[in-house]
Amino acid sequence: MKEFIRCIEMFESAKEREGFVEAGKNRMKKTRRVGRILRVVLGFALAGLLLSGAVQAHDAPEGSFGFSHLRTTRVPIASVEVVRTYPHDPGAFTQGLFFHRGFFFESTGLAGRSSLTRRDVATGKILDSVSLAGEYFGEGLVLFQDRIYQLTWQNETVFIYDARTFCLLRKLRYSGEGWGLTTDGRRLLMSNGTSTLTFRDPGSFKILRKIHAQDGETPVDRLNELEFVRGEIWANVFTTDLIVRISPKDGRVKGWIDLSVLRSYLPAHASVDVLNGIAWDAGSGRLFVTGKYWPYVFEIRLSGASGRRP
Ligand SMILES: [Ca+2]
Repeated sequence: MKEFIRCIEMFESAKEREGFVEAGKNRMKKTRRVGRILRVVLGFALAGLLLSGAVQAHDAPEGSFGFSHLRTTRVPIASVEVVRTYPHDPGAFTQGLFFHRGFFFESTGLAGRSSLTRRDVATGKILDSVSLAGEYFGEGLVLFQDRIYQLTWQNETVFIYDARTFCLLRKLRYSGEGWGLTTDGRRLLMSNGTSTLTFRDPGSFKILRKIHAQDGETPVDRLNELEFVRGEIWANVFTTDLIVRISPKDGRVKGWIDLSVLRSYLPAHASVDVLNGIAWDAGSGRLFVTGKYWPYVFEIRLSGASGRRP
């Protein structure tokens, strides 16, 4: 489904480009007919159009890929600064990340390549790992009371491991897709690619309640990897360089974080994929982010959060 969504976006983007080219051709024909005076008029009009576009491009953060929420939101939009970079496996199709006692725990996806790993923060070296059976596509993960829960995308199965030994303890079933997973300390919180987040019982994985992420009157869908940070649910918004901050009480959006500046740290080649991985070190207040095939985990801090509006 994720690849399908991406294909739709690429198709729509191509259509927009075609439309622009077609409009350009029509303008040329018209210009020849009406002569030099009209060309001057059209020139002014085009300049105005380009200027308008430039202003919009400046207002809408890079990497938002046409994501319209930032143009209408009334909640703060933070930028980020890089504190430090750490190595990250550029072959890791990252689907979930958390920090615990000096280590990164990471879930990777893709059928036949999915894994759970414990990694050294400074070197990125794998210290423990479990490979999922070939039919499973790994997704979000979370630590809850010395157990690691790892979602699968469309296998409707959550794996539960002993966090110390990585031994598989249980498998539980759920209905629908699994994307991101975190915890508020009492319940597990899960995303499924829509605007809906489910609170689940850690023992049975049954749904206890649901909330729907909403910025003003607008639902915020494509919620992906999750992290619980200072009483808020933070979620990567799939295919964007944005994290949305959500109230666990009612799903209300409390703020946005624009991480597009991180792209300037990343290699330009096409294999670097989407932002997807948030880890919070509550003990020292450190925030880490990474992405699929990203060569770095970034330790970041928020900046410019005081009331900036689009
Ligand atoms: Ca996380």
